[in-house]
Amino acid sequence: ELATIGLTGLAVMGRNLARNIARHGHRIAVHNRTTSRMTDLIDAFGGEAEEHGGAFVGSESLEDFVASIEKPRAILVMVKAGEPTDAVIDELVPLLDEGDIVVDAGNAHFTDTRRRQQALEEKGLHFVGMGVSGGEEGALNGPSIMVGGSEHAYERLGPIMEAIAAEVDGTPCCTHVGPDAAGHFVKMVHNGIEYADMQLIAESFDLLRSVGGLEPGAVADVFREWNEGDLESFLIEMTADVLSHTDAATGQPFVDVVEDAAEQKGTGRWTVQSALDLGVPITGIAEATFARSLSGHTEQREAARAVFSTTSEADTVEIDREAFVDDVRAALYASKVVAYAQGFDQIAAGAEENGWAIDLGSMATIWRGGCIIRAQFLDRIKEAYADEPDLTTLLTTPYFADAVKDGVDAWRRVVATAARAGVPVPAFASSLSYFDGLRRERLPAALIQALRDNFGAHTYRRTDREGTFHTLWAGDLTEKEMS
Ligand code: NBP
Repeated sequence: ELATIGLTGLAVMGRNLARNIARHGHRIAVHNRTTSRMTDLIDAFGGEAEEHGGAFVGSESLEDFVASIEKPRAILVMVKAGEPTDAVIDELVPLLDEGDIVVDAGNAHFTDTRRRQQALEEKGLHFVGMGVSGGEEGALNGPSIMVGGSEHAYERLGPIMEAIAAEVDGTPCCTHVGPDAAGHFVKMVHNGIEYADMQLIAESFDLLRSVGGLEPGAVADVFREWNEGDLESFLIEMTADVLSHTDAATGQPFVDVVEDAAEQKGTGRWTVQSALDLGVPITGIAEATFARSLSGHTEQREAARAVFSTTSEADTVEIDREAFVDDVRAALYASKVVAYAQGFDQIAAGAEENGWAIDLGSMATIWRGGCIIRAQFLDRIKEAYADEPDLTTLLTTPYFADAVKDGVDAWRRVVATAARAGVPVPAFASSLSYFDGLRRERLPAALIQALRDNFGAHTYRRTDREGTFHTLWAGDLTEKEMS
């Protein structure tokens, strides 16, 4: 009996995804370069699969693996992103038949996905770039799945992926995002938003501790309380758990024994690079990415600590603790609204640039469950796009506009207090500046245009009449209309 689907690459993600698929009653063909991962999976979870009416069909060779799947074949590739993915695709392709579907479920860069899609299309194969969010736990119990590729491929693949995805209010957290690399593009921005979310949470913690004088355990209680309100989300809940954890070896708060250098695998950087190309100001994600870089520059940090005083100015800042905690909550929420508004702007710009017609409301819908950024808040984004599919910015929709208006005074107080206390809040501060930038009547961009015209004859437009102008700065200062 042939398998309905196949999966090669059985490390943490692939193994759990395979178990999830088998638990949904499918016969799934499984393969891994190092055979022991495949046999270990079957030994450990073959019984579990059978209990659910599913089964694993294991193969040592890629040939046998391919032959064990029903046509048109749908084959998930869940290996390390980059060269390993190309290596596996190159090995697979000669073994496939026209109409088969190769699915890259890893974290590929969307430009790699586009390249692979074009190459496979020329060979009569379908290629699907599929973003899977939710880490190990999500892969096993229901991830959020962002599927790119053709409609045809989605017809074959979609029902299985929708069944194994997380579900919120009866709606699966899986959708056909759009053609070619749309799924991986959206997954990339999702990860960028995750960077911003985590940075904002980290800044809140730093403020509550350094300025608010709360120990990690007490900050955990604050986060637990916040999780009851409109900030309710997976990451806020997890923050409370992490902050209340005590290190067994030292008896210290766990957060204090972890080295303060944040690493990154690259999706935040990719998001920022893409935003620069698209000309979309995603300041929240960019600051979050740079904050991780800064944390890793240990030599520079050491040099700076040696020259500048490390005594915190925080002690000199007087606050009313209860009011400050409320202010930080409001600042966190407003900054989060900005980070998401920017992320959705980037998806809209990417969709337009690539001709993808992505339904933004659906992205909020499928992020409500399974993924790392799952949050109550996404319901509001979904509703905003349902009310107005082509909206200019999330920031001005009634719900978010009210949230920002209600929080803006607190936001300013928090950023000002942080500056006085010497506590770095790059994401809070840049989000506030972004908001002020958008709402300002006149921006100093006028001066920048004037300077550009002066040194480079780059021309300018006027506020009082149509046309493009250049001033003869080195001459008699007369203005010439250029067109
Ligand atoms: P890894 O990213 O650690 O990759 C390990 C897998 O790649 C193993 O199955 C390994 O086979 C296989 N592999 C490599 Br490396 N080179 C290969 C080659 N040349 N030919 C064939 N197979 C090769 O696994 P992971 O952490 O499970 O992640 C899988 C994918 O999912 C990645 O793209 C990752 O970015 C993405 N992702 C991960 C998470 C997460 O939370 N970890 C979340 C979302 C997405 P071997 O066993 O023979 O060495």
